[in-house]
Amino acid sequence: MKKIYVAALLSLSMMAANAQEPNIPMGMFGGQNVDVKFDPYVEAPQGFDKERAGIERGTVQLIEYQSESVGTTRKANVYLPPKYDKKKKYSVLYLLHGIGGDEWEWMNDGGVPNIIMDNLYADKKVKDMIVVMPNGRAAKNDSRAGGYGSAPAFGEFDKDLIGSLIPYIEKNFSVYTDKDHRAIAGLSMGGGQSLNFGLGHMDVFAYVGGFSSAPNTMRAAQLIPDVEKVKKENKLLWMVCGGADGLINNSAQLKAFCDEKGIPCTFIKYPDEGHNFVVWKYGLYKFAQLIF
Ligand code: FER
Repeated sequence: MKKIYVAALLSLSMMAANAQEPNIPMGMFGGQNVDVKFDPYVEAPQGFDKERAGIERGTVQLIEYQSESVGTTRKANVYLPPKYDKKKKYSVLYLLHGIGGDEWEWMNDGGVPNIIMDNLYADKKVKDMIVVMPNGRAAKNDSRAGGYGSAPAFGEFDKDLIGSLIPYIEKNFSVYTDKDHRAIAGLSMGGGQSLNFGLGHMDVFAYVGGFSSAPNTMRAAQLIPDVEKVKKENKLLWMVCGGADGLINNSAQLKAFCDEKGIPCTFIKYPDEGHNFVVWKYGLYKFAQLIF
């Protein structure tokens, strides 16, 4: 299903890229090889994504918030770690879905973010954080049926995220409210959003992750107009993509730019893997340990 989507949309987004020059999407680069030095792939341990007996578990709750930019009530899932304690303060990871998904994709389509996080907590491999999984399609009809036709709504999501969702989370959960305690990461379309919004709003997010980022990813020179600023303000720029994923050059072009400019940036090629949750679960597992 996803493969058909990708093939169909690749051609669509190429047209969009031409039409919108210089307004950025990476679609044009889909077939073009970008040479980069990958960072080492280190396998995740067996069982990192399997429910483990005898450990404490977090909870996932569906919240609703009023979106000013969209003008509707919107939903997000929120993972609270084991023994979430209102007397403590938590960092926040905003974790975004792909073009065929919604606020349930990570939970219901094989991402098991709650299990990955529970295991990381049990092993004391992560800082105290909650994980917010929003609906990244900022439209009145934000159902997953929107598919590729809803691509523009993904581009508008930063207004809703920064203007409405983040304030809601900060009002209703015991979390820090500064950029050094906020991270954004996502898969595919959500990976592109994370790179675009994370680097576009460095005053809001200090940690940025793109997993198999899609052609909505802006070109590096537009993502990073100010090299010194990103060196100073971004604390982590981290990407992974499957070695057999046709979208790999969306990430490679950013990695190549960063290497050329001396900007710290990690880019891991997951060997032989395609556009799927094997890569995205690995992304969450690794990225979560590096933030905050
Ligand atoms: C495209 C190919 C794939 C594209 C988006 C995707 C906007 C996203 C895939 C996903 O989120 O799974 O050309 O253009």
